[in-house]
Amino acid sequence: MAAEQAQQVRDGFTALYGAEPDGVWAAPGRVNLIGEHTDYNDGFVMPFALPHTAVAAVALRHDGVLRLHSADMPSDPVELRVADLAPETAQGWTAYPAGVVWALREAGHEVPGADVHLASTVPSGAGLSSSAALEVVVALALNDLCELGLKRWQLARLCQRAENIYVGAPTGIMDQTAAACCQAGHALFLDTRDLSQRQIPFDLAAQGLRLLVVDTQVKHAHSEGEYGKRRAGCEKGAALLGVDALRDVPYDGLDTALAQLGDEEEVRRLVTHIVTENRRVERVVSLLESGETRAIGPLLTEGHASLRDDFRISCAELDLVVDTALASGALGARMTGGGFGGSAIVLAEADDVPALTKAFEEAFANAGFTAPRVFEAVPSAGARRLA
Ligand code: GAF
Repeated sequence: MAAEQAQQVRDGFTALYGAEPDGVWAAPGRVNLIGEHTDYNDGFVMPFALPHTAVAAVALRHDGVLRLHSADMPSDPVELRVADLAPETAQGWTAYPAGVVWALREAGHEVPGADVHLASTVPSGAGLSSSAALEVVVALALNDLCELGLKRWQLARLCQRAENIYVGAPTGIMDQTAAACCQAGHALFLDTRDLSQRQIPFDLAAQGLRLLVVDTQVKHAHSEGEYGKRRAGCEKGAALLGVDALRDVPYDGLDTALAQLGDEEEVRRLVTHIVTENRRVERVVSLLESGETRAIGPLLTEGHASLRDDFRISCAELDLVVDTALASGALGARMTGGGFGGSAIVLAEADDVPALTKAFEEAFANAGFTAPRVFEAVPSAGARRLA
């Protein structure tokens, strides 16, 4: 599969630019198992990589020109000058790879120019981190070709900078780190304060379990205001509580913190989610490390309730997935990613998958919603060179 995708992208590059690429790289989309909106609060997250990837064929050029093309958006290559790249000037998908080149240059790393041809199997707007996959695949390719010697976490930071400043979306560091650092068969336990990480074995099939992704087909976009409002609300909470970030509010100090926030109802809800969510991540890690995978189900469901009721970023379609999953015997379910649409995840016994899939289809049809896309998520490899 990966070899086939690599060959297609290589052939696409050659047909487009009339020369062989210097190499082919891949970076995956991700599912976040638990730890939502905690990353810009210096908290804990736990994503794993999907088998779906963005693949890039890249060749360096030495005339300061950057040509970008995507097989998913047929049109002529977009041609830019590396020296002219400036925040919020690029259009559409090209902002992600162009932003990476800008961020590398800003950090003092010389990119002499490049031809890039991309193709991605990560569904876009589905909360599965298709944009971080685009960023990281280009960052990894240029890191190799320009012999920059940057570590994975450094590439993730540069990609986050591209997304925050060049694209203008105020996201945290989770998605880029997931794309850069995840390993097959594992979930990544990441402390977003210092980027320390632990690979947690997460082999569902061996335990007769499955994790389904249910893409509601409701598109979301982080640069639209609500994500930024939640982030600003969390920062206000930290300021009112006199801490650097909400990560610093301990779980057993939550009641005291809420009392201190008085009638700041909106902020109280945000703080409640972040503090309880960090706790849930730690509990999931400890259950997985002691082999009690089924027991994480209720924590996933609790996380959804917190995102729906306190953080208020769910939507009718996501809630319907979770309610239907639980009513049809799933072990746990929650929305994943930024929210306001996108995907939910469902932990289930392998034998229950056909009945669950049917239940989602029926529930969506009965509600008059667009049919969801359901697939199984197998924890897969992070970014890598394919050829
Ligand atoms: C999006 C953002 F890009 C991440 O940084 C993270 O905040 C996530 O939403 C919510 O957990 O994917």
